[in-house]
Amino acid sequence: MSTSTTATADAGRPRSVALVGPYGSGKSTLFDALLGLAGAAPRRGAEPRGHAMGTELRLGHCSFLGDSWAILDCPGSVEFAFETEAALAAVDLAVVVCEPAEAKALTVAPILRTLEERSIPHLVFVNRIDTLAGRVRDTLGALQAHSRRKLLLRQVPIREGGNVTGYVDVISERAYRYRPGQPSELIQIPAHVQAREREAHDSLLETLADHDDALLEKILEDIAPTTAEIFELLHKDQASDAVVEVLLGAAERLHGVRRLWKALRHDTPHAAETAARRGIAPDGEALAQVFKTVHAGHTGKLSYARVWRGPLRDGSVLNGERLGGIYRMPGGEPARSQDAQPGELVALGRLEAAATGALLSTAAGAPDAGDLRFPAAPEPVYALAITTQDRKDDVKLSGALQKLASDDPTLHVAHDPETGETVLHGQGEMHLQATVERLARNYGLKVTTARPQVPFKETIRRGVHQHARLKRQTGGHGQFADVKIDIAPRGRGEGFLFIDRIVGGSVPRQYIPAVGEAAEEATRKGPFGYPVVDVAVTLVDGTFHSVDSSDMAFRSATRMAMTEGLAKAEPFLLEPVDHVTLSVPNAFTARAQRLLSGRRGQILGYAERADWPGWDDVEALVPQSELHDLIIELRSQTMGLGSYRRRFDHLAEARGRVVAA
Ligand SMILES: Nc1nc2c(ncn2[C@@H]2O[C@H](COP(=O)(O)OP(=O)(O)O)[C@@H](O)[C@H]2O)c(=O)[nH]1
Ligand SMILES: [Mg+2]
Repeated sequence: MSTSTTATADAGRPRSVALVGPYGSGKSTLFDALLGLAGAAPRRGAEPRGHAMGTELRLGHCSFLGDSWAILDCPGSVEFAFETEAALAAVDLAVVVCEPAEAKALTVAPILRTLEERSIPHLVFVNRIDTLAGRVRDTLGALQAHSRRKLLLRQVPIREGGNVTGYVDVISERAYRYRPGQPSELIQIPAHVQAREREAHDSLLETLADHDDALLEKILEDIAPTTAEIFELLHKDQASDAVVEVLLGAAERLHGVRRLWKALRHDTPHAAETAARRGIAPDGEALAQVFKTVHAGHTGKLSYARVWRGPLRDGSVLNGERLGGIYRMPGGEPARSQDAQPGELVALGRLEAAATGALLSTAAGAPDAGDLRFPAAPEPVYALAITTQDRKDDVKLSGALQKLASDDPTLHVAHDPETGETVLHGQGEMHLQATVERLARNYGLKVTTARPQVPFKETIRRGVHQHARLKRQTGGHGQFADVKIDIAPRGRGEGFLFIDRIVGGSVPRQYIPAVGEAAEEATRKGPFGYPVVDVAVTLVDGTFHSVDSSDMAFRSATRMAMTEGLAKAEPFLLEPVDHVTLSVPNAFTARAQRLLSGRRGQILGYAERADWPGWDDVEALVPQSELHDLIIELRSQTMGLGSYRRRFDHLAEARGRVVAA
């Protein structure tokens, strides 16, 4: 089947594209421009808060030259990178938006890596071409260093007086001049770009010939392929993720946007091809996957989903819940529809039980869902303790947090049994701030946030012998117990130990368990108020009274002995130390090491990150109290690229500023 018949058969069928790339490259501007040219400009002021900050995914529907499209504007901020990962699970193609600057190519590397790993067809739109300072081929070269797929330059810029005024299309070999607010105008190829254009044209043909013997033969025989032939080969290679075409433009001025639309129309795989790539059989019960969950005022909960098999009909039962609305977003506003076709991205109403990532089906059991694995959420790197401003809201808070965590897989909620705090774990300050705002907006909950407490511990430096006697006369019979204990330090990590050395019944057998329990209980809060670890308590002697002694009396006496004894045993603080692995592009390795040493880190070494060429892992032991805002400093020093993982390693004596604090 030739490409042109596929295109005809699929004409009008819905396709979807995600705009991805670094923060500030112009994705949102391009989103507006694409929708604008398709006559569906998002209404100004209609956007919920957060878009300006690049923290929210936007979905827009439009139709261009008779085809229907869903476009996703993905957040650029690293804290919301998972929204992009999730969006990529839903679309037919990704447009990587970047800047024409060699120095910024590194910031494009992570997304290229993700796209390659997941075999998602993509093209590159070098935006802000009006700001081009160096040469496009240098930007391309720098990007190529981070792309395993061959990048194919589709346009050569025409520069006049330092400004980019148009481009030559490398396939058709026609030149165009940008015109403000109008389609570009066809012009003669300027003499000064001819050589460069030929070079780009030949290089494009060579790359295509790598995957096509017929083209290779033609080139060897010096026969020029037709433009139609080149387009068809490019479509095939692009749709199978063998090559990545590179287009140029300036979204803000609408330059190159119409050209991009045409490339999308020509080269975006159709829904059936994407379904085949994900191993989804075309026939069967309706199937959709949620890639994003929002709560919007009057529509309530909306689950953004891709329809993989369909049609999906409003009112049908998905995973046991009745679907309460299917919405498209022309101009960014929800418009209700009766059904949705395979390949569509739609918002589904009132599926209260559906979590982000969920597979939704009309099938009774587990649906046949091919290879629709949802990407795994990144590990949390930032945490805040939260408390309700009104204690009465505590129960409501835990319910709300549970829902938020099911909407947002990058958010974790944990109750810390040691500090008693409820702690939000997430991707950064903005992410947790957005969560707190959601608590207020969607659940009417006012909360206060604070830096989480570090779970300090205590232990003792020397052994002591302690004697305590309880003697109380209260009316009838009194209370009497007398214990002599040794409290001794143990090795780090050895925990608590109780030893009974009573001989000759100076403390009767039946009271000894009470002494052991009371001694252990007393370690829950030491002289500094933290749990005491790694001590041995030995009951060496005691006395009792045949009437007045009891479990309770021995407990009290032991508690007294422990309180006095621990205070005399030179107690000191222990702080938790984590094993931290910092991952950075190797240009930042030295900086990462300095960052860790500056936080009392003990560098263990660094090595090339496994399967990440050009990246290093730096390992260190770092006190937990130094980790709270590590991610903030790390990102600010590494163009937002650095990240880290941590796990508890050991407890160490807390010195210096921690003790003083
Ligand atoms: N000079 C120039 N600036 C642009 C262009 N496209 C976007 N911008 C500006 O770049 C900034 C970031 O754009 P935005 O679309 O928010 O980037 P995003 O973070 O990728 O969504 C904004 O100030 C835009 O006005 C362009 O083609 N040329
Ligand atoms: Mg944006």
